Amino acid sequence: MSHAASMGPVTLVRHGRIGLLCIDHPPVNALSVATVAGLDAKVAAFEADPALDGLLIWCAGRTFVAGGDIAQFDAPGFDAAPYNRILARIEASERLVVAALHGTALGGGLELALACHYRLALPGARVGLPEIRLGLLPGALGSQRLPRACGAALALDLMLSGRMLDAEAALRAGIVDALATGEPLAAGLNYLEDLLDRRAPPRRLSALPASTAGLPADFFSQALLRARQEQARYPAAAAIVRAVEAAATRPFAEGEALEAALLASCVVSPESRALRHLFLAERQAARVPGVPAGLLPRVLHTAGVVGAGTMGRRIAMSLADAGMPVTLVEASGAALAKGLASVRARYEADAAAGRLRPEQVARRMGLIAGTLDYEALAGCELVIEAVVEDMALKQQVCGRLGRLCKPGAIIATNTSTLDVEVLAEASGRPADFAGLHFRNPANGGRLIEVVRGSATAPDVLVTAMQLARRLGKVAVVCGVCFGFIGNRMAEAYLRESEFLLMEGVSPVRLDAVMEACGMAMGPCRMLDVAGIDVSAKIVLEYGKAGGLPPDPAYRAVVRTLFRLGRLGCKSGAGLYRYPGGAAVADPEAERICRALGRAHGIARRTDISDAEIAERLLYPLVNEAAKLLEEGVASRPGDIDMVWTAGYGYPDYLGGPVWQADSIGLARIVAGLERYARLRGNPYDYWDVSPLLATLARGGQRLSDWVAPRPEAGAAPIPSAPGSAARPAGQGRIHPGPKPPQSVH
Ligand code: 3H9
Repeated sequence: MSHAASMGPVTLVRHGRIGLLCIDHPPVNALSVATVAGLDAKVAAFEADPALDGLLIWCAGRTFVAGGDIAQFDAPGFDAAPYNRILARIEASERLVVAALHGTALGGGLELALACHYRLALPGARVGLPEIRLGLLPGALGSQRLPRACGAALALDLMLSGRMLDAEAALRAGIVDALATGEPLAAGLNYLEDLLDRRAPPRRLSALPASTAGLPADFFSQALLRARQEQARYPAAAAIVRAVEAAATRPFAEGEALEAALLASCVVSPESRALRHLFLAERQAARVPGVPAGLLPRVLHTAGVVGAGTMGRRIAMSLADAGMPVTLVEASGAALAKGLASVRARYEADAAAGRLRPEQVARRMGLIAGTLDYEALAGCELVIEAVVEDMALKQQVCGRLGRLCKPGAIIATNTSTLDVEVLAEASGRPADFAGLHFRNPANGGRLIEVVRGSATAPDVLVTAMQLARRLGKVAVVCGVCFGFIGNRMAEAYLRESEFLLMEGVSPVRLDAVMEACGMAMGPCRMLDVAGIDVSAKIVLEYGKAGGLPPDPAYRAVVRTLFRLGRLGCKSGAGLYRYPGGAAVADPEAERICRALGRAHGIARRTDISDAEIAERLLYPLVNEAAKLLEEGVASRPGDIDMVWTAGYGYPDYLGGPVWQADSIGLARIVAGLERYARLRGNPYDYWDVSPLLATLARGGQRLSDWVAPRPEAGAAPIPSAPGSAARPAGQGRIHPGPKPPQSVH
């Protein structure tokens, strides 16, 4: 190699007759302003060097360019045009330009490769245009060049789904031209030398037609209709269809102009802003405050699960799905047999639906070893208890695990609401202890709340985060309080849902309003699906721990339905009836709710608007989120949005409850909370406004921008999460303390 043209994220060196342009911008070579400027300068240097016969574009590190820099789409006046002009110069070059792809060539990265004359892919390379996941369409001519490489139908499918193709599939599709083994630099160099020797001509995608062979005449109009109906909340979908149609039916320059116009509107759309926020929040959640970067996780090869009930067996499946051997312990042979049979039935159903191959079913079943012998857990590096939500039983199980597990093993509880500090104490090994709250269904859901006790060791947290990644889930670390982030907020949401039911709103209407707000499932269906008994037991258990408000009407609906044996879907009736499995309105459930309202002196109202329903459910959610931040249970506003979008069906295009609160305006939310306190009375402090929320609202600030105060100098490097012992009175409780009685309801 000879001279390096200059240092920076992009370098150009001459290697004989070939220019080697390298992008080196860790972690994923995203197209920052500096990278684009570097690319511009180095392409110009290549253009100005007559001694070079060809240019190889390759990347250092783990991947080819993974796309535009997501943080920079928010910069005022963001414009893809300068980048596109560079790509046009690359494509127009009379001398060959080749891209060597490894890792993930995504978005603006694949668009760079598509501007080159030929593309080589290395083993493991994957390509895609995932912009739709950020509410965008490809903005560097991907919508125009990809259909010309692989045909309009596949290009449209890739852009609408955001899915990636592996190197072999990309070769078959015509997106890459060759495969090779080895390192990108050496393999790319060989490939380009070979092309030069063979005098291969520059191949410019913009000059080729986009194949529509075999597509019906109304292909694009139908696709547009579907995008507008099925992906109505994602405007980028319709934009993608229009751009690909232009690629297939109009000259390149016209498609280029259309893509630019569509990108400009998508970039500023609220949906794209929300989705970009979530992308960054998800990565941010992986950084645990107070845990030093680079801290190594504990070794984790084998896991144990105690309890083969709904949660336990699904956690075992989730671990086995990721290839981890699991020991599943039950107390009785019958319960174990039932649990294992259910696991097998689920895997076989997946196989019947074509989601698993028979050998995968066999392998996963082979990884789950059921036993009645607790001693079998002694060799596991992680044991998760998933017995029923009963504090006394869980304390007993955690104590037993503490005595039995090998030194250094992590002991975890899957409790959804109980005090993790108490269970950590019961284990006798609080440093090895954490909560791992898998959101139901544990094997399908995306969320794990990692609950950090006051003594949880930092490497336990790192191991839990790494495990979540291995299981393909999003982990959010939170402190200890009733219900952690998700269920604590859900409690406020369900409390108001039940009051509305008792005031005469039907379950069908309540759900319809919340589903129109974008929730994947309304609160009544959610209760029925999760099991009325599950919710009722949580309330009863929390009552035993003294955490409930002294309000006899509090969650009276689930407590009563539970008593009546109306357990939701599982028993055929809850807030709905389920003849043949599908939910239908149930006049009996409405009658029960109305009777409860009368019994508790709650006035029946006929003037409740849809807006009131939405506000009474969503504003307390935001208020609770602010309290979680104040108390330090949640470290960042984005963590709360991740919990609710990944685990509670909150629509991602709204960015999560905190992000949406800022769109609504905090002052409006505070005024709403105060209004409902007057309307409903506030004897149990349900409507007390979080001081943080009130302060930010007064100052016209955003809750999403709130940053926790740094620990004071000299404080322990790993700040303790607020534990029950150290928690000031009222914090982390549904009810902060008794208040003199006032007019109720
Ligand atoms: C686009 O390209 C528009 C164009 O059409 C027009 C352009 C002009 N930007 O996920 P990971 C960071 S839109 C900035 O944990 P993995 C990420 O934040 C873009 N940063 O790793 C994290 O940082 P940190 C189209 C990015 O191995 C680190 O890289 N492209 C970007 O599990 C590691 O990320 C996409 O949508 C980015 N584009 O997965 C691809 N990408 O360590 C989005 C990553 O500080 N990215 N980072 O927390 C991905 O899908 C995954 O990150 C990837 C790696 C598969 C690349």
